[in-house]
Amino acid sequence: MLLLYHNSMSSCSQKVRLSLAEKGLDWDGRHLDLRAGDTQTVDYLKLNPKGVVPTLEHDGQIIRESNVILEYLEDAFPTPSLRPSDALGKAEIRLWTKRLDEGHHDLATTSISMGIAFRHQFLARGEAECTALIDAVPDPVKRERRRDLVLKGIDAPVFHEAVRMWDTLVADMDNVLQTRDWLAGASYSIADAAFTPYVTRLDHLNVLGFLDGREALSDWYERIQARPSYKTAIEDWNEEKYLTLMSEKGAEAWPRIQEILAAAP
Ligand SMILES: N[C@@H](CCC(=O)N[C@@H](CS)C(=O)NCC(=O)O)C(=O)O
Repeated sequence: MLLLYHNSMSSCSQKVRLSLAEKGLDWDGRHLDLRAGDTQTVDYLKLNPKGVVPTLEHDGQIIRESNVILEYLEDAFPTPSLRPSDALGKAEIRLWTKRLDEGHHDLATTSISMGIAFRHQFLARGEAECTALIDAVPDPVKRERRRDLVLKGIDAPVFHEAVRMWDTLVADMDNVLQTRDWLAGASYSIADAAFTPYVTRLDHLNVLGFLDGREALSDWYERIQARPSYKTAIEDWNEEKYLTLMSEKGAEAWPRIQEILAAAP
């Protein structure tokens, strides 16, 4: 049996749900509310000591880390395959997902989401509760980064760094997609599932202007959204209150983001 501990709009959960949908696998879920501290409970920290989603349980075995879970699902359920059979295609997948693990997720995505939108959910709770939620983040680097983003928003220095990282990422994706239909080759793969939530995040934050002039990437995103898995794994889990907050705050932030991009070396 597959049991997924996940969250509706978390990008790392979205990518695992995409793989489950693409593979047509049945699964049970435990939905965790990230703003209610559900990932910081003693019981959950035993499953996932970093206090993050997703965590997959398969026949009693625990698998953590979204990109590892994608590889695991591929190995455990190889049909239909989401991994090219050639060595180069496999290497391409690892290079893409490595990039998420080496900073694009923790730094660029968390910063842009928190700095624009989610900080308002923290601030709305009042100083004491907001501080307690931040203090509960187990990783000290992520904890202080979150504090900075919640308190300073788009004026936090890390926010500027995040904007530049996003710009580089979308340029690199566009360049590759000018040469082939999918990120790791001629077929949809783990790499496409892994990156779908990130472009979706730009969309939800109303800053899809990052894709302006990047026709190959825009076309990829349209093809991704037309796949049945996009509805099952992403759209069906969207929460209106989050979408509204992200879209409104993103529209406010976009002119500032354009200034940051214009000032980039
Ligand atoms: N490297 C981890 C990152 C997981 C992660 O950061 N998950 C976020 C949601 S996308 C989370 O649970 N954050 C907890 C929080 O916001 O308190 C993975 O790929 O699974």
